[in-house]
Amino acid sequence: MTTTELGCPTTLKPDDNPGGALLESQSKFKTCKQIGFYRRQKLFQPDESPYFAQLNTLNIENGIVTLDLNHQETLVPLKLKIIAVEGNILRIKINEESSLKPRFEVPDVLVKEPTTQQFKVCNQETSCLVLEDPSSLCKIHVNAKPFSMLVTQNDNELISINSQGQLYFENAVFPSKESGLAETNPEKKAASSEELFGLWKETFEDYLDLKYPSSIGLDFTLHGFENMYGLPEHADTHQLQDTGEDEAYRLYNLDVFGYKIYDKMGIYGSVPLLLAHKPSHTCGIFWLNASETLVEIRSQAVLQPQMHLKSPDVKKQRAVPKTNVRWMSESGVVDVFLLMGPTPYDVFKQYAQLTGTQMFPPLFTLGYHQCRWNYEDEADVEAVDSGFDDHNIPYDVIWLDIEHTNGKRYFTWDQDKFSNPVKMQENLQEKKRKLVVISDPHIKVDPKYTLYSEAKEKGYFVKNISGQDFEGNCWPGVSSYLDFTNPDVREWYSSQFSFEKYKNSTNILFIWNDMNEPSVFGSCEGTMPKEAVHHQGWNHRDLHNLYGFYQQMSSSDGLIQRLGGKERPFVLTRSFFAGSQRYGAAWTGDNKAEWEYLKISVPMLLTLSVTGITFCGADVGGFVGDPDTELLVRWYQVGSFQPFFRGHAMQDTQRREPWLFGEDNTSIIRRAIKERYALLPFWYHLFYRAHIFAEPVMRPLWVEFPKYPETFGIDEQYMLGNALLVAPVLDSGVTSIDVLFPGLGERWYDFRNFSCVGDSHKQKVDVTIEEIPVYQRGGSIIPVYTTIGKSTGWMDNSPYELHIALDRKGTAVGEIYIDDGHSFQYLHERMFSYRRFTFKKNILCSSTADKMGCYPVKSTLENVYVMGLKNSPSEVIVHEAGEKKKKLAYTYNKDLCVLSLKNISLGVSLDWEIHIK
Ligand code: MIG
Repeated sequence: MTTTELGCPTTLKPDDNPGGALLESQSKFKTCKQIGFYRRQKLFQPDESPYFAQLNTLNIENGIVTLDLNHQETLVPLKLKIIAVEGNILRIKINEESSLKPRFEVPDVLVKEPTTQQFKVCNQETSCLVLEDPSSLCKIHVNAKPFSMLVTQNDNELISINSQGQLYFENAVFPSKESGLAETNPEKKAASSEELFGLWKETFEDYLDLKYPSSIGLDFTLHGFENMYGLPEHADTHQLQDTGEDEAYRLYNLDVFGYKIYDKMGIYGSVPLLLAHKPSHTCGIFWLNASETLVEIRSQAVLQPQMHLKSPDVKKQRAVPKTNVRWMSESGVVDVFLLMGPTPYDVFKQYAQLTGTQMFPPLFTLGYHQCRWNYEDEADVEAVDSGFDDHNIPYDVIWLDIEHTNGKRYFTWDQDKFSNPVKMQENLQEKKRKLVVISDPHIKVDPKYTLYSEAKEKGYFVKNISGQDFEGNCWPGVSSYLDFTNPDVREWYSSQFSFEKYKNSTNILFIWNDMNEPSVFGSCEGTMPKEAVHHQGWNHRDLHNLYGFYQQMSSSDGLIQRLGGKERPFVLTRSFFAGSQRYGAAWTGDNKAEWEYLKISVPMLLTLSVTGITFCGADVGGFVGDPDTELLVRWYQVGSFQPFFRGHAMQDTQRREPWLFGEDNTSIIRRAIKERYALLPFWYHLFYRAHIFAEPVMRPLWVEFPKYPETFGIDEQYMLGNALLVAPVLDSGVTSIDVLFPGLGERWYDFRNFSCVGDSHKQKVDVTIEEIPVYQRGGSIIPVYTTIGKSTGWMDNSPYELHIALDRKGTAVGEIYIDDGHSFQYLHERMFSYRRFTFKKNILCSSTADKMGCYPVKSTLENVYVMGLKNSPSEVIVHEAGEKKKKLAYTYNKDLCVLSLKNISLGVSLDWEIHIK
């Protein structure tokens, strides 16, 4: 280890950052082959599963089917549970019948205990059992010997389980057959096998890990599926690849500074959800396990004889794809949910039914965020803040990184640099802007620091094996780590955000949780040792991937509580797990200021988006290093069309506020940010739908065009909602890009000049540095602000306009969602207005999308643009409820086929119709 890892350097260059020195080799992090349980499971390659199901032990209680699974040689029996969950979900649990050492079952991730449906046992022979879920037409065929299961829907084979025989369960009594270590006494084992298998003891570099054998695994075969997605977080393509025989996607939350791209190593967060897609079906596998997990994906084409052909002609056999997915976890139990779809949106809903939807964020968080490590002092904050005004660039939030604190003691302020934080916040508040400050999970060991001494006294830190508070190195120097897995610790931590406790914080201050993998300098893989001990005696190994999830949960609760449950919180987290969407936003950590990192931000965010974490973003400009001007400009343009939009830069990089690159570039960046603000009504409505209906905001093309294989592997384009097609420019110096206009018979319009670019096809599109191509899909209506203020706070009453893009049938539909933008009144008092606009037969109709909403909207609808209207109207008439019919002035551009209505001043939340004659 280097000295920088142990110390707490105040100035770091990219090259001497803790992870930085190892950037190229990545040797600080394990490869699969350096992971004991992976080696052990890979050695286990049975011809058939050693497990058999004892069908005579079948029991059904409260709809839960249980069966004993026995192993041919070892004595430890397993209990299989099969549960039909409401909404076309199957849950399969496998655990030891009784165990020497209890196994961790992931708490708090599921929003509730899922509602069980009754199975019908429709066939019980001695060798096979068939269970039917009458509500979904799913059948589970349980094969006794060797044990395997097949899930069918409408009698189509969908998923096989353990058909490769890789069900694997280690325990302290009979670790595993293949290891030849069926030995109760750890002392007796040969040192060499110990090294090889790492059952009780494992080393990596100089680090030693002592443990019990506890690894588990199971295989799944997806019949007819070859397109796999999900499993964040990896800096890799959106579509998952065949991992080959000796690689796997790793899910293990780690602080990987300047991570390598196109790599399957684990980085900051993990969501163990895999989506499988084919044109006729989408389904998902959610593996609820928070320990280190490896997922192997092998695709295979199986030749299937065509039964109807008379002579078996090999050439005419049809190649049917299938994919084998092998999940391997270091500890815990098998608890897996099969999300049966059948559409991508069904899978999103099924997953959300289990883990919750995206928290509905306050409106300001969808504006632009300005961050840097660090804005040095109050004068710096003020200068940057007014820089935005001087250059007429809107922004909503300025961020303070770790240097704002007194010696990296979170919840405090550096008294010299931030001597009057309240005044600073008041100034920001006057500008209707917000502040986000960082709060990390490591707490400086310093008896004079109240947060530390209180937590120490209450026993709120994670412990080491000897039962003392675990101490590791991080920014403050020697630190202990709050045990967020303990509900008392979470409650106590939440209470630290109260205005009394958090000195000099005000209601415009929001939170950023960083380093919560957790990051521990100079420790194995830069994280907490797996032997560390948490609440109720669980080892860190069992719940590692949950640590950041819990910190964000607790921070988010704290922000809610400090204002008595009235205001929506905002917490950005670096580390996450399944369900983290309920607590705020996540970002992709320490990327680099290089074109390749801009490019990979798209697939990384798409993968997060389809696994529930829809409020996500990448550091605009790239965190590590200095972007050249073109890259910075392009990054703003792309970032403005991604959900979480924040510029950020590492310490000691050159300043890069948007106005530092000459007026030409300032004006391009200004334009990108302003476009973002103009589109906020559209973004806000997408987030509302994400919150209510579990639809991702940023969508891969395959989700919107699931029947078109040409969309399945697209990393360079995406949709926002179902309406906007974004085709970002991701390379330097290009004058054109290839754009796929997906689907069949779709119509697409240029987002900015409203011209029709035609139907679905591929096309080379010219680009300039001024903007990235964006298209509106025929059939959609999007709401846009007509005026843009200094921040969202200045835009409360900004009028709206509608951009109506007609499809080939001359119809379109869209929505707008409006509320106060910050409180929970939309939820508790129904203070919202949710409206639908439909265009059909030349009539634009405004109606309610949810009758329950009762928010009095003040702003008006001023302008309407109809794209793709074939003929010039003879007149345009508006019908308002209880008003006389009125003629509206209009203009019609016959080259573009665009009708424009201006200054029509209609109530945006009222019922009316506009007839185009
Ligand atoms: O190891 O707080 O990813 O956004 O600026 C560096 C300082 C610690 C890592 C975060 C980055 C943040 C930085 N942090």
